[in-house]
Amino acid sequence: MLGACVEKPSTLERVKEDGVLRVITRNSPATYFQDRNGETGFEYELVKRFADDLGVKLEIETADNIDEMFNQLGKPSGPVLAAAGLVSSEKRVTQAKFSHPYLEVTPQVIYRNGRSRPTQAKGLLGKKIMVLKGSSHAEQLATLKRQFPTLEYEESDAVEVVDLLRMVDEGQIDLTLVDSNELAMNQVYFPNVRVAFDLGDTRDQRWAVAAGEDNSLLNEVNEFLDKAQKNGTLQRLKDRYYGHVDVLGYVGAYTFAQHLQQRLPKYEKHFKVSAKVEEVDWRLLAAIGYQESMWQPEVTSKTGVRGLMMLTQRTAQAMGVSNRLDPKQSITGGAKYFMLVKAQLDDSIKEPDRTWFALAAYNVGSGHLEDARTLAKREKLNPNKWLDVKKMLPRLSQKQWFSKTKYGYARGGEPVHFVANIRRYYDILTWVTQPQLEGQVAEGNLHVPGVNKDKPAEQSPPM
Ligand code: BLG
Repeated sequence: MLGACVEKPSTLERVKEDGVLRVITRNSPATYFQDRNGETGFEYELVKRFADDLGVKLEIETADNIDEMFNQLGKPSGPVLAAAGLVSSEKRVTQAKFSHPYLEVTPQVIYRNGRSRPTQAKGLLGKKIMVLKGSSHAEQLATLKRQFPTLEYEESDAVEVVDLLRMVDEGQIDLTLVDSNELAMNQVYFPNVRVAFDLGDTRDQRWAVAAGEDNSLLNEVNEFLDKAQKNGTLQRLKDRYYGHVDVLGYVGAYTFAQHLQQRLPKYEKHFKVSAKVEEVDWRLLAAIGYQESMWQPEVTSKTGVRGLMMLTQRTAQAMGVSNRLDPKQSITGGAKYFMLVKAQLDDSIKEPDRTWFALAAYNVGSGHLEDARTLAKREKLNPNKWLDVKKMLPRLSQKQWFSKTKYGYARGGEPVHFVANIRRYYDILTWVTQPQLEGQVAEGNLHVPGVNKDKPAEQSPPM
């Protein structure tokens, strides 16, 4: 019989049928951007896992501002999900349905160190303030303006969070408002940026589907987010993207920012030249250099190891370095040594672990690293996985363990910190130097990611 009514497929069924999850986000370091391995970012990584769970491909679209994002989301042929550090608000619930929360953030007023610091809402009066157009922070200021009619602020759709922070850092505006996670991530780029005070309560970031959609996709999203909470995925992502301040501390974070501006430009060229010769990412060499000496060519450790890349006398000699305090020689020798110990590693150790093993060997020596791998085998752990071997390294300083190894005692805790710190610096340096900007900018001119929206990134080979 004709006219039998075929039920319209649900949003989830449509996504599965198409084999594609279309997600809209913003291009910014806290959401989605290009790095050395291609697409990345907190939101990207989370939403990619969701697409993988659904067994579909992920297609990312970016909107220039938040209003546009909600507009796109509402279109019949538009993306089905927004993942962009959004918080629900009275206005927004008319445009979209929000998921369970995945990240707690606090809106913070940001000022420049050395300038007068407001400590409460009233302190915003008479200041030059800029926020993102359509942002929840703009909504907060609109609400405040009812209480303080003389409050003035500008909403801009031509900027991203990083631009706002830079404008505060450089003194072009007095204040801005950003979420705590965005500051935590960006503090390492802006030495003068500080929190004035928290404006209002902690809020939850959520994903969103269009208000007109059925709940099928949203339910699936909620299940996924709950699972990611339980199995530690969310915590790992938070640590990776927003953990800089936890690891470096606030002082460490803005000290790094300062050194990035003041010290790295002096040595960037040497890192790049050596990187080319040795065929390694220059930012990894720079990260080693920061861990070793905070980019200071004349340091000497308690153990007599010296220079920007901290070469022992023996290593220096073997690498043909005649003056360890000469930064150029130190970097050349360090890079060469790093690649040498890497090449000597067992073929069964694959990337990216191979890089972490090579760093450990650089610091503690290949012999001791081999001992730690042997200990791992004895414990039925995987000697080719950094996660496993790093558990064994500290044992090299305990007699019950090192007495049964070939090379004996070593300060095995040191390479574990060494590798962890370098990975953190390497990540930061990667975000600071977008691959698509390389070669197009003047030497020493570092860029903060997320601001170059149009050009697709060149994919640098995975390490
Ligand atoms: C490394 C050497 C390795 C050597 C190990 O020591 O120095 N690396 C370099 O010279 C680049 O060659 O391995 S071995 O030749 O197989 O024995 C072990 O001796 C340097 C390390 C030592 C460390 N920094 C590079 O990471 C250091 O200075 N530690 C002391 C710090 S402090 O004085 O306690 O603050």
